[in-house]
Amino acid sequence: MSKQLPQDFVMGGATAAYQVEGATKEDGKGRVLWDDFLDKQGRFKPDPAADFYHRYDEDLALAEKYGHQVIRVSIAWSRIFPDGAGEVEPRGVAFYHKLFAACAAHHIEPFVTLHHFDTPERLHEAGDWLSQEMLDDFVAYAKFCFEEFSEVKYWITINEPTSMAVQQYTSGTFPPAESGRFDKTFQAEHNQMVAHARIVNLYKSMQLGGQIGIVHALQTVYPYSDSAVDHHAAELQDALENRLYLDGTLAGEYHQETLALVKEILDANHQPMFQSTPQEMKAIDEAAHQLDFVGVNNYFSKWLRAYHGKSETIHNGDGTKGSSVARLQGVGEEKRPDGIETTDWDWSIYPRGMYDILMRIHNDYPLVPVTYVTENGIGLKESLPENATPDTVIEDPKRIDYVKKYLSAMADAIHDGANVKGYFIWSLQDQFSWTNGYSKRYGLFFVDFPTQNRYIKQSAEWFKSVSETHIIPD
Ligand code: BGP
Repeated sequence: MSKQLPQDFVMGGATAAYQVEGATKEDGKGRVLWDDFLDKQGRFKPDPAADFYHRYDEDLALAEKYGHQVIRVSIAWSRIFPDGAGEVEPRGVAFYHKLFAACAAHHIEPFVTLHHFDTPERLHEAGDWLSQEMLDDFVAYAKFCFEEFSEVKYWITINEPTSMAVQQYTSGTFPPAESGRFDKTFQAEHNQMVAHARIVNLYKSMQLGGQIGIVHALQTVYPYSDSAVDHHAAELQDALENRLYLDGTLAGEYHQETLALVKEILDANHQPMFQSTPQEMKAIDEAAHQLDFVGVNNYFSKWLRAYHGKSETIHNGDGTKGSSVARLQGVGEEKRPDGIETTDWDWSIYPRGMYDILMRIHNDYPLVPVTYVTENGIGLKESLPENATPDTVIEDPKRIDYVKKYLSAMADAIHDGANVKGYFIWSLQDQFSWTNGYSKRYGLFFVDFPTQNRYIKQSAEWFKSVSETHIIPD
């Protein structure tokens, strides 16, 4: 049966500066943690990405034509402050004013993220989210943006603090690529929450009239079997990736049960508990009471079973199905039940996980006024037909099927009380993926990277009909 979305529900595409802009050496942009890291890996480069730095108007025109009301963009901190702090780069400031003006001209409301995985290089070397200097400079950069970009009405402090911390220090897939350091992971998680809280409190004190939120990666965790040990493994994984954040940013305190799970993981790894001060906890509490919205990024779910060995992570970096391994000492092992479909990168396709996470926020975190789905989508291997003309429409039935199922699960959550006000597909146009490069495409619009020509995908037409009619067809 087709499902109806609320009339004020908004839809659009998501992007992140480093993944779309390209032009990493242009107009005085400073270096970030990825520049050297990707160079040394030698697998793919951040340029030209989708060349959004030069083609934003073309992409916004497409977004408008295909029925979008909103877009997620991020500001590259290092375009504004090339060194992370100090000297301002006026060409970077001018670029974002032009981008926001183009959004307005195309009747698209930007939701603007301040940090989307792109820490300036100097601050990364100083310890990234583990350093107080990073926190202070981030707050100063946020304040500058609030004063400068008064045209922005929706701000997001940090994109996916959990992915950043876990991939930097637990699985080692993000620079500085350390593994098994749960102590650093939890400290970085806590520090990001402190930075987020300081910025929310600052923004509210400035009374600028806009809204501010945070975006979390929330992959729902289920036990692999009914056994008590598998249930416990799922709880531990959930504490590591979801619960500490949900508590800190949405309840304003870490619940005792959450802290006990965190401590259990750290004890099993002979690592110390993270440090926090009463002053930080006060800021965290204040921010949770003032937060305007939370963004949920949900792509897949996880199933956990008990595991007692050493940590081992094998990341599926090239789309070879079944090649990933995730086992964490003191947590558990990921193991999907039979029959759960996956993408080529081993991400499970499980719309029920979307419903469950939205309902969990609704039921367990009553302070949250509004929720947006700020990322959801499917990475596919897609190519341009040899005889393509500018009018060629790329067929992507798998994407339509995926989005339809997830939107439908989201509509069920809305029906059951979750206050979800919008949906952003990852991604607006094809862009580069942090750990999978250019072969994993998510866009509604196909980007032929060598020529930078755009082509429409069928999913863009389908998306338009949903965003205009508010009806999710069968
Ligand atoms: C989210 C990030 C995005 C994007 C997306 C897809 O975690 O916020 O930046 O990359 O995931 O992930 P991937 O590129 O690894 O497939």
